[in-house]
Amino acid sequence: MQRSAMNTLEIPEHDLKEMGSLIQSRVVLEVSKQVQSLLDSLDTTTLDIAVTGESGAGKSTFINALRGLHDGDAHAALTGVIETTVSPTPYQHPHLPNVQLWDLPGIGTPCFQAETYLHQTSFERYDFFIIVASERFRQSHAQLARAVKAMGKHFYFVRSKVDQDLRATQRRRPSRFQEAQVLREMKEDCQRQLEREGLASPKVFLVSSFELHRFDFPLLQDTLAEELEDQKRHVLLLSFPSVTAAAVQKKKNSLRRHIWKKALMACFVSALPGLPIHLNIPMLMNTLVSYRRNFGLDDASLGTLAFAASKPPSELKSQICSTLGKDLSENAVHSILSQAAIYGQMAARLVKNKVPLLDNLVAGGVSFVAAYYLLHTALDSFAQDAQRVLEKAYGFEDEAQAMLCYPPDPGFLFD
Ligand SMILES: Nc1nc2c(ncn2[C@@H]2O[C@H](COP(=O)(O)OP(=O)(O)OP(=O)(O)O)[C@@H](O)[C@H]2O)c(=O)[nH]1
Ligand SMILES: [Mg+2]
Repeated sequence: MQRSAMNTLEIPEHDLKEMGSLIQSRVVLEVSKQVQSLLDSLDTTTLDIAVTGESGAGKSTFINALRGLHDGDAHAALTGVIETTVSPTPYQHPHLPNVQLWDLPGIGTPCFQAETYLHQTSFERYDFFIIVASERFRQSHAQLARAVKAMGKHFYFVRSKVDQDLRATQRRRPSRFQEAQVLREMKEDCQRQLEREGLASPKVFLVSSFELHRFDFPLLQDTLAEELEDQKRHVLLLSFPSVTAAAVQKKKNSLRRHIWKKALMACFVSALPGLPIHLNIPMLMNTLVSYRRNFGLDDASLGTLAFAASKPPSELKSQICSTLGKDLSENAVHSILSQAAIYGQMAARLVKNKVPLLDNLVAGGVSFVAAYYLLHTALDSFAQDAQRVLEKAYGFEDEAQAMLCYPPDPGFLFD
């Protein structure tokens, strides 16, 4: 690690401010309780997403795709061409137990009553509704959207199976086929139909559950995130699969805001004077393992992506180049921490100036700085790995996405 590299790794001002305002006591137990409760409040934030629409519209397939599962997986929602969902069924997110996707029964039977349907499916428990249609949006969709709105909830329209429609259109008019134009027409047509049913400026997203990285899924994810409050936004960003470079970046930024809390907790447990870098390694390892999973770099997630992209898992895995991505071991972690502790004195002095009480709590602040940089560096490295894996899986569709990709991993800043 170069001294100059360490100088550039300043702890952001807003983190120091947040720490300063939280650390108002010299008593470790008191401060650690407060920090832990902030972290717990993230872990206990629930997100309940209702997915509804007509029978066969692709609700269950969409839910499987959001959970990073494909139809054949043991825990996947049942899908098929015969009606399969008859009562609200919750599907837990594979890594986030408080995130549930609810597969609601099909709407649109001749005697459909939106209010009754919403009461029967316990509408209060959902944070928002996704209304899926595979062909056209009808009166029942608009009726449901109005009832959802009247009950104070948000709704979003997903026009599903877009891949299938594109293929069919291409077959119909091969010489005049232009994908962008067909997509535009499809979206405008959906919006028109909904407006005709009395819904002003409806939000329609074109999606293929078999190719989430294409069409409007990234836009849907951004829209949902923007419209949720802070904690739920964080949970949504973590729970949705990152299928573009921009989504990886957003996930990283959201996780980064909580690094200081994780680093502080790892210091508290064993902050003994004279042993400034004696950190709680298992706690840090747990955080690193969860980061790796958040970015889809664990074997199970790589397997699902490989299946979706029709590539061998080994080809995707070969894109993981960072030290921690390749070897997430205690030895690798120790080596980064020791280097950071040697060169972290200056950053520790800065932290001490801004957060004077930290000194009492974590024996000089060096251990805190080391843990902070370990997590910070790991997040950067995993995000870069994830972007390379995605690029290998899908390639980038346009220049804008390619611009968001980092240059090859320069290795740890501490090397
Ligand atoms: N090509 C394509 N087919 C899809 C897509 N989404 C779903 N399907 C297919 O559409 C059929 C119905 O999908 P499901 O997910 O079971 O539909 P559903 O809305 O859950 O149906 P019910 O539970 O019966 O109400 C299945 O054969 C799926 O494979 C998609 O994005 N693209
Ligand atoms: Mg279903």
